[in-house]
Amino acid sequence: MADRRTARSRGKGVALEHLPGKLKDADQAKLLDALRAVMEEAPLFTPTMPRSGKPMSVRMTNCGPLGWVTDKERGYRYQPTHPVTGKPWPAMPKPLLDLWREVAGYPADPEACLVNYYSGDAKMGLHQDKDEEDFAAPVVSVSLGDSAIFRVGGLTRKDKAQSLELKSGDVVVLGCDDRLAFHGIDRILPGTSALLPEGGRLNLTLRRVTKPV
Ligand code: MD6
Ligand code: FE
Repeated sequence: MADRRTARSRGKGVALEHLPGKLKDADQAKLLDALRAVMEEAPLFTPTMPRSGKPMSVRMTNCGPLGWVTDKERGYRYQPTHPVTGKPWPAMPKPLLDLWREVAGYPADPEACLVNYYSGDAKMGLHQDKDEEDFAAPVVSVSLGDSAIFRVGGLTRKDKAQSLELKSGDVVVLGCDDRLAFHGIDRILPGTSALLPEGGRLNLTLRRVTKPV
């Protein structure tokens, strides 16, 4: 099973699934158009770390009913409005809902799509995604633009990690036993994709935040 998809399993179910080239060039271009509209309505902002107020190197925005934000005063959280404009987040583009329904294996739709933009020198420190109520839902990620070195380890920071190169159009599903695995982006590989004329990388992460009733 080394060709189209690679999965690792540490218990029951597929925990981390990498689907290389899941989105074809035309699908990537369509999705990018929809994201340009999202970023027009909900501009990228610079998030800051809880307590220290240190700026992150990525810029971010969201679409869907909820969005993930962070700042010095109030820390990591989900909220229904953009922290700068105060407006509700734009709707989640249909292709993202369709992708979730196809790959998430979860009976309810995602509520948040976090959009992270990485310029050539941005990175994302090792972290867990754990601000959601329902860890039964996976996090589904989509990469667009320049490739990135994604590192994923275990349930503690010290666990051995593996590195994966994520290319434009790749999808990663982090679920089951790996839902709370530490992961991050070590670096971007500038000039590896022509999708974004400005260069850099967009990463979308689709999340279910609340437990469905
Ligand atoms: C990124 N990804 O690819 C950062 N989180 O830029 C994530 O933080 C991530 O890829 C949860 C699940 C999948 C991911
Ligand atoms: Fe994450």
